[in-house]
Amino acid sequence: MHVIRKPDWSLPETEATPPHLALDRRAALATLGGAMLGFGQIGAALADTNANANAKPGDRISDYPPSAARFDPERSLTPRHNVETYNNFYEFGLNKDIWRKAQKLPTEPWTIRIDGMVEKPFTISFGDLMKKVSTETRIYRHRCVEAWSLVVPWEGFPLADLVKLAKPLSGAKYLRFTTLSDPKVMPGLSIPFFPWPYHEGLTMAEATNELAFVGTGMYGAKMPRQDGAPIRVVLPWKYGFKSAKSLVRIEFVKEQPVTFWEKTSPDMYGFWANVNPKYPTLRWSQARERVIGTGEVVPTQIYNGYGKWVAPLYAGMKQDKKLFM
Ligand SMILES: Nc1nc2c(c(=O)[nH]1)N[C@H]1C(S)=C(S)[C@@H](COP(=O)(O)O)O[C@H]1N2
Ligand SMILES: [Mo]
Repeated sequence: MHVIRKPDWSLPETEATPPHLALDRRAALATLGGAMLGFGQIGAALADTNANANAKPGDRISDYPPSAARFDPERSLTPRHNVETYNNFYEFGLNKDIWRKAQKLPTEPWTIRIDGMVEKPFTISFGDLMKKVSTETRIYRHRCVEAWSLVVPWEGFPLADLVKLAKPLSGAKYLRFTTLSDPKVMPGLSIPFFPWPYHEGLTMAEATNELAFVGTGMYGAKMPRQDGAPIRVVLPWKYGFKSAKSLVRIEFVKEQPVTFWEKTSPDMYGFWANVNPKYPTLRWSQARERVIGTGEVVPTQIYNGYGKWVAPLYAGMKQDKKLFM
């Protein structure tokens, strides 16, 4: 039997985790009409309050070298179990509980295409790329626009190192990221209104900021499929949707790319998507966030607490809502 649960947007805001689609009527109706994915339990981990009770090795900041936390995440790590079972990866469905479905993601062989405005476009295997970079651990907060957050010890390398390998031409002003799109294993690709494949973008200055990171693992292990194996972007000062998973292509372009979410819901999501508690996303507030694992609700900080590193990127820009949506 196919059960459609009560859609999230019928709950009062205080009880709900607003999903990215909650307020896009067109999208919501199309989904309910099609109902092929069902509407799983959006916000399933709402009451996951005891998850810290049995912390395991790798679950504490002290399990990592001090260099891993040099960007000052302040909070405790989210238990690995939560990070691996509470995911957004719309290619596999609209609910949070897609980690099982995502196990079908084929990660070998895996290649990444680097093209657009670069000296010489090339395709590189994930394995060869890993030989050209040195990896490190970074403990970062992750803030989803749905008002929940995680603290994750990522493994990977600076995005600036990848930009250097790509040898962009001087006319290149932006990066455009594309996720794998494989209808054989990704049921979400049949949702008609989404402009697949998932694609995102950054300015060159953002991509070469020292916080911008390429994730290839977490908790000392390789990246789980549901978290964007084998390679994804990690941008801790922006809402989570900017951090595209399972990358197959990075293009260097002259014009600001129009992103997946801008196409889907231009009144809700923009290109910049810098975290700011002051600007709500249509109906719902961004002032606070629910910490996955403890269930605690804490105030959200501008740039997710990383203003010291990234505020200068936006110093010359108008500090209005556009910069934070
Ligand atoms: N390809 C792809 N990348 C994606 C998404 C997605 O649906 N597809 N969701 C984004 C959103 S909304 C968030 S919050 C993070 C979630 O990453 P996590 O599941 O590893 O915590 O991935 C981002 N990257
Ligand atoms: Mo998100």
